Amino acid sequence: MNELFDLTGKVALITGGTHGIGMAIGKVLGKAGAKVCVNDLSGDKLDACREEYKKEGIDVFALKFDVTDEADVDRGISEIEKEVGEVDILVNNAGIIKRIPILDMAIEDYKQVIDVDLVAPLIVSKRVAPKMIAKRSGKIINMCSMMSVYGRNSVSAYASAKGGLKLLTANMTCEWAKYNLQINGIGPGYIATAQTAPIREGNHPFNDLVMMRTPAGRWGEPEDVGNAALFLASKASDFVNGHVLYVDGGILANFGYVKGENDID
Ligand code: NAP
Ligand code: GCO
Repeated sequence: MNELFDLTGKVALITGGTHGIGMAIGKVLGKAGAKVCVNDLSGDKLDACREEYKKEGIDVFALKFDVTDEADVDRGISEIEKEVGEVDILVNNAGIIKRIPILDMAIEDYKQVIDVDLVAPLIVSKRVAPKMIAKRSGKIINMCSMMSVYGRNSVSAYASAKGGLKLLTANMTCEWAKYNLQINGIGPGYIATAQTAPIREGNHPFNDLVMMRTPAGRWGEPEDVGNAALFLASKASDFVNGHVLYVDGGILANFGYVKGENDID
């Protein structure tokens, strides 16, 4: 059974993996034996992230490159190929969100979110897929969202990107599955990270909405998403393709919940 989830000898790149959900994914893939590579944009968390991974016995290869810049992606991936090896598992995790009502949002803001959350997964995948295809083996995991299927007030750019990423995942599958690449998405629900801190911390009213919409009755933890990524990165998912695995505590199954309704003491 362990062999199904054994990633020994595999090189995994998690974009944006220096903290948050990406780091949780990196840690679980590292514990499964993968050689873990992570990047971020600012580069200011690389030393701290190396220390964090080391606590789990993982010698992470951490570098800085901008996933929206084709030349910088090529430089970063070339460095990974030289220092660690060709990428076997790609997790397109890097992402941003801007919470701005449509009428107040500058087009530049919209384009920036689309660039990071939708175009960048294409850029990075185009850089690594040819070698996966040549080897007839590879795993690509695109980080989608509840907003791959729902809209929400003030997140139009993010939802446009994540909705598009769901269908980009499907199209990568149509073109690359025949070469034994498995390309899937993960759709996290509401997860406690820096990205959601503005709508979670300080007794924010958004917590009531998350509790009403999440049957599990809690915010998700980055580790909840990491565990799902292990499945999609391993042999266990070799016939799963073009699928978005929602890690959402039941949000997509639920219209809503009235506090105290049919609760069992
Ligand atoms: P986060 O804490 O904001 O981390 C995002 C990461 O992406 C950071 O490491 C950031 O690097 C990196 N990044 C952003 N732009 C980049 C660029 N141009 N080039 C390289 N790296 C870049 O986010 P998170 O909450 O962990 O979310 C991770 C992913 O899950 C995102 O795609 C997000 O949309 C998705 N997601 C999150 C939730 C949630 O509830 N948290 C739910 C569903 C989906 P810097 O730190 O250097 O900026
Ligand atoms: C928001 C949140 C969400 C989560 C996630 C939900 O403002 O609604 O940030 O977008 O990040 O994407 O799946």
